[in-house]
Amino acid sequence: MEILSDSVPKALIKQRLDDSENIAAFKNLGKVAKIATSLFISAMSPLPILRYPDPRLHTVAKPVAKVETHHRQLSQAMLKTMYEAEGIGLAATQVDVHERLIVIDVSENRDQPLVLINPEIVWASAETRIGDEGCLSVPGIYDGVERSLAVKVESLDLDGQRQVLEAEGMLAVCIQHEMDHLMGKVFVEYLSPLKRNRIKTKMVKQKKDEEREAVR
Ligand code: K1U
Ligand code: ZN
Repeated sequence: MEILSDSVPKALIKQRLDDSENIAAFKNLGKVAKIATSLFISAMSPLPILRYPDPRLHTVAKPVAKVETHHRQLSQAMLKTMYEAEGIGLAATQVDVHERLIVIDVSENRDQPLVLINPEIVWASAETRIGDEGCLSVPGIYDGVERSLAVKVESLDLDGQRQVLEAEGMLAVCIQHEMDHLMGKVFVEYLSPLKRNRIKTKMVKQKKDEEREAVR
């Protein structure tokens, strides 16, 4: 796996930590700055995640016309939400924001966040594999989905700079899963209608039970 970026790292520990620009170069920061940025993210509130079969999950996201401060704030809040939910990725669609922005961290130490804006798969391997997937919008459900083993993705970073990511393994799978969300597609749509309907029924019941529990 390799990440190539045209952007120059700007974030330094000296910079104001209330300035969300810092997250843009997270991957290029030194250890102290990474800790400081992590502390900043951990002070934020997580966002509510839409749950399947919420129809808003089927909204097709619009491209980001210009990367602005609110996108930097959104990506920080999404990272916080993803880390709290113990996910490895999150698409803006899942937090009811319909712009093409995803966050991912497949690292073991949860210290390598990626933010991809307007991601486009420019190459996908013909070789595929069926692997189990989960989804924060479909809690407790895991099933096999066929995905390309490797992908090359072009996107913008939080400085609005073009970046190219060559991914394989879990990162490649996660990118494809998150990009499906931006197209309004949830992984259960790859499953048979029978399985999908069972999952839908289970999710609706789960939500009702939770609502009943909440008013007790
Ligand atoms: O989009 C999402 O809801 C996040 C999703 C990403 C994903 C997981 C597995 C395969 C493809 C994409 C999750 O993170 S669900 C959480 C989860 O099941 C998981 C967490 C860590 C490793 C593997 C799965
Ligand atoms: Zn998902």
